[in-house]
Amino acid sequence: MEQTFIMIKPDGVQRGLVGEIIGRFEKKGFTLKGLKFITVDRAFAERHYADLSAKPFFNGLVEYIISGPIVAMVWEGKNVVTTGRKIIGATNPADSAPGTIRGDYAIDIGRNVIHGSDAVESARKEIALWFPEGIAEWSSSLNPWIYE
Ligand code: 3AN
Repeated sequence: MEQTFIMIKPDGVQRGLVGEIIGRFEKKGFTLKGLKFITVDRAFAERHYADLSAKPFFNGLVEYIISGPIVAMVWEGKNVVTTGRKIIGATNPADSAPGTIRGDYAIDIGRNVIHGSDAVESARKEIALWFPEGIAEWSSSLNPWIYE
């Protein structure tokens, strides 16, 4: 079953949006497979955002991510990478539809509350980076009221 990496960024934590965000993924029907509440250091944040290292906003992005604790999660389910991105909304909250997390709770692109993997391959890499110890093995038997 497909998995994705979801991170509630420091602004989402400070603003008390953790329960709201987890609730949206749970109520959709996705399964929580990993969760930790941690603060990461600069070197780790730079690894996570390595693909963006040439961008002018890179340093500010790294400062923001290391500025406080974040919630790192693995969610599982059919098409969870693509659907997770839809639940999150467009990168720039100015373009995120109402009803999405960023559309409902964010204004600035540099404080957009949440991260979600953009492809199955990047999800695999991000889960390996953030959960090198592995994630809890628990079989959530497929709920027949969610999956046909
Ligand atoms: P997404 O998080 O939607 O996958 P990316 O990977 O393009 O978007 O960008 C990663 C993060 O970098 C965004 N979540 C946002 O916090 C930050 N970011 C992207 N573009 C900008 C920008 N123009 N100015 C400031 N921060 C940005």
